[in-house]
Amino acid sequence: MDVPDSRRLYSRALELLPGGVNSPVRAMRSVGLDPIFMARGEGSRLYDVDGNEYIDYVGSWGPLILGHSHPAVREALEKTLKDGTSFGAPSPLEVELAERIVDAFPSLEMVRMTNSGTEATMSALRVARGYTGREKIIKFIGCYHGAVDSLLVQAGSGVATLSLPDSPGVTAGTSAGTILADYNDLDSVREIMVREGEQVAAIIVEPVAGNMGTVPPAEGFLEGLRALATEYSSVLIFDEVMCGFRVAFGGAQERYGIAADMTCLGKIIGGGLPVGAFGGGRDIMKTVAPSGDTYQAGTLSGNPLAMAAGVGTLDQLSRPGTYDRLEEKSARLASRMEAIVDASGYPLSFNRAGSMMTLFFCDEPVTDFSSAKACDTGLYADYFKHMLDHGIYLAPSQFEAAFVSLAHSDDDLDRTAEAAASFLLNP
Ligand code: KE4
Repeated sequence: MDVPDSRRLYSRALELLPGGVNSPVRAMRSVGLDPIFMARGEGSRLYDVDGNEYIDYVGSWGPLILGHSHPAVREALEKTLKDGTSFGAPSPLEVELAERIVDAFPSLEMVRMTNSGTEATMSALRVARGYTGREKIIKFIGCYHGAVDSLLVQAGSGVATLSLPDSPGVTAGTSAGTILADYNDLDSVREIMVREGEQVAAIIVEPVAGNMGTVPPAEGFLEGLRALATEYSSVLIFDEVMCGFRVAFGGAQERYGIAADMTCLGKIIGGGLPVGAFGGGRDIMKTVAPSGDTYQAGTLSGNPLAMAAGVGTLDQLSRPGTYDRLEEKSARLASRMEAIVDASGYPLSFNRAGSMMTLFFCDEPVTDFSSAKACDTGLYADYFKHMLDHGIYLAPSQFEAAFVSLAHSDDDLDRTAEAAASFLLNP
């Protein structure tokens, strides 16, 4: 029998790339499979190198809210590509994308483009430390802010998926300044702030957590963080790399009505190309080089192609009724999933924030990382394989979100619920 191309590619990749991948969570290790190599995407569909078709809920881990290869994004790229790929000099599209981002987030007066979410959060922390003259930061157990040394401390996403306690190579000195709190537990933050708030440069949080699975903020949690950061003059950083332009056009800040001091963005603002950004008020952002002394740089930051894909994406998202349509699609799937959870013999709970959602294999509500960790990841792996066999491509980890896009049809969503029911209602 022919060896599938995906298998052949994987064996070559294993010789060249650590774990055969360029990002750990794609390796599918926690669900006991070899990674699947994809050939193309179109709308809600992914097609692997062996011609298998999937309804895709990974969406490149969040960026593809319009679906794969959206005509408006393709057109923007084709038009820009004609004039070149990179100039190493300012170009008009950087201003275009910055304007759209600042218009969408009232708390932002200025932004700096980066090439990834990791760069955005890493830089935002440096700016917050430089601005306050303080060194300590508070992060939440289970939140993931990219592969940033000082934030790879009890992080979510791939770190949790591979159940790495923390990462080797992160020095004690680096992580010493990182204080851990529990997500949705304001008391755990208040205790820290009462004790050492005067030394806390920043509180960084996923305002809607997506990296322990989807965990929305509890009532009053974000308001409480806002009040504590103000009281101690610490910088409140919302890491909206995943939830920005996802849970609302203005992200979690619009959805929950809380203004952060700094915001990190990524994923959707690049429309599938490498883009991150961090921003805040003028008072903070004018400290960033070259207007200020806090250094931050990137050869390809603001790259015309990436900017074009971002502008093309945000222009589609800004059209009236877009988020109503996305909510209708998300609610269609979620209501079916919630009914299945109620009827299933499996230990299940289900969380959703707009078009990001997660089915947890545990019967307690998941409100933080300790409750997420109680999930049966073996059962999740069985469910993942069942869904894959039915042509549904979910995140290969219990500690990730599933994303509904504007390209998912009612038939896609109904087929997904039917496939889920055929596993969850037949224990
Ligand atoms: P990147 O450096 O991967 O572009 O962004 C890091 C990041 C920062 N903040 C949040 C809230 C994030 O979710 C991420 C990245 N998300 C993961 C998925 N959970 C990326 C997938 C991967 O690591 O391959």
